[in-house]
Amino acid sequence: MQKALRRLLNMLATIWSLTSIGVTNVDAVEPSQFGPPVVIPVAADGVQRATVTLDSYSYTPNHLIVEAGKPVELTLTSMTTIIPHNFIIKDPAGSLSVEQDVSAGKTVTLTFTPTQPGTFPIYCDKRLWPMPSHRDKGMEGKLEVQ
Ligand SMILES: [Cu+2]
Repeated sequence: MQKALRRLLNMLATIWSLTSIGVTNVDAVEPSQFGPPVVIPVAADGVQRATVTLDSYSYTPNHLIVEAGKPVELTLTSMTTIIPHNFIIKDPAGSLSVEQDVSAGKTVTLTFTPTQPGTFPIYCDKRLWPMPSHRDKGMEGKLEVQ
């Protein structure tokens, strides 16, 4: 009787540990959640202006929509007290390459003009070795150029 009970407990422990591992893995590979798309308005002077808040580890908003061929001016505001972040947009095909450091608690302005329509990744590549990069922790977004 006791033997059967022990076997049952062992089985439950095994199932529990397998389930926990499974949940952990799902969390690790789950893609970042992108918020609602934000269409950046074109001001009277033709500049597309928006403010993006940087925190550990997120951009808000993180899904920006702009028009090609018109300058984009982003005000990047860091909410952190210690951790530095950056704001990178890279078109793998080379039409757009932007990188701006944002120190803890600072606000900086970034200006660029996207030329090619497409959807390009936004991310922070800072990392405190051997921890995962901020991008891996969910600090990413996307720029949609229309
Ligand atoms: Cu970062």
